[in-house]
Amino acid sequence: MSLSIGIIGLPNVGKSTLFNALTGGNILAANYPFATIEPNTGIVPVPDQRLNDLSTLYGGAPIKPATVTFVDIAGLVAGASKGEGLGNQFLANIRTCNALIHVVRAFNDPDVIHIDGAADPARDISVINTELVLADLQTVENRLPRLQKEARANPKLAALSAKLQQIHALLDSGKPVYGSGMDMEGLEDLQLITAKPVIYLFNIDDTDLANDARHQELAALVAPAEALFVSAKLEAELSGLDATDQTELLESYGQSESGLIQVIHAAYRTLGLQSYLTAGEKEVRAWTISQGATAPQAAGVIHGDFERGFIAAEVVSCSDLLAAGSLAGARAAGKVRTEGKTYVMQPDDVVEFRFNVSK
Ligand SMILES: Nc1nc2c(ncn2[C@@H]2O[C@H](COP(=O)(O)OP(=O)(O)OP(=O)(O)O)[C@@H](O)[C@H]2O)c(=O)[nH]1
Ligand SMILES: [Mg+2]
Repeated sequence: MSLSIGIIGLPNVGKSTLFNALTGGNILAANYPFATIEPNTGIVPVPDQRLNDLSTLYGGAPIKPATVTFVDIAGLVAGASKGEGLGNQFLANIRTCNALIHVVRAFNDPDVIHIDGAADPARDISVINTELVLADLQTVENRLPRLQKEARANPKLAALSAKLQQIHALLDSGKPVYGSGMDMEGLEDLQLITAKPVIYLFNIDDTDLANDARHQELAALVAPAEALFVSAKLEAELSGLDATDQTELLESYGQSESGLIQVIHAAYRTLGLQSYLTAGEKEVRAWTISQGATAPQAAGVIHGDFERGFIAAEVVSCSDLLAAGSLAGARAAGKVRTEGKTYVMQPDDVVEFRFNVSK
């Protein structure tokens, strides 16, 4: 399972600045609307100190971190569904993403042009959300008549057709699919944008990073969705520094985590994901699974055969393994457990699966 996140928002709000900072990339971020035309894609390792510690324990074993793919696209404007700005065709580039980061301008800088004169977070958010709903409406209106026709010939499709009609009504009333209680089962291939979970990222002045009152005021605009407060400008400065200098600079703004970590944690939370680890001399590696996944399901992320032929999982918590200094030490201390098919994976698990491929 590889996590991918699409970055959306109005033009000139800091999407590409953020993308560059997150991915360590060097694409054009410029002070004019529509600086981005072609989509930019960047793959980022998920920082995880446990992998470094395990690598040391296993004699410098190579690290294979989990990854997140970020996709930076052009800015959307009001009327994009009717061709305003660059239109909305480029939304196709985020259709396969698992989640969206909606960047909202909340910084003050008279030198940075705002497409509608001045930043107004509430209005700006609703402009984008309206365009996403309209884009989905176009997708649904393309499909609905065909599905209705097919359903008349094949009664098995009646339920699906009725469901798409309900989704159409929902979108037509201006509401996104995500959070509506509607699911997309059977209609996944439509890849509706508004069916994806959205995390709002308010691009704020660095002087507002510790301003709780400001955060609350902005978070209230999007609740119950998750809101993050990041200064893309500060993130850009951070990305050029080594780890120690990064921590110092962040601390000087009262921050304990970089924007990248905040974004990744928020995405994992929103999507209900967690990781587990495998470790040995050959490699130490993080794997991404759904929260609540059982041991065989977790094994299946490595290889389908591991799930089908699952026998047992040898599990030790990473902190116990590191404290013991070796797997043998952890075993001697009684910290290594053998778990069966119904075991629910925990986020700090280091696992070795036993399986039988001939099954
Ligand atoms: N003051 C300030 N300026 C910023 C911040 N983030 C971005 N900018 C500036 O805003 C301008 C636009 O940034 P981009 O990252 O290119 O914006 P974008 O959203 O990708 O814009 P499009 O690609 O045109 O849709 C640039 O001049 C950035 O330097 C910020 O946090 N503070
Ligand atoms: Mg851009």
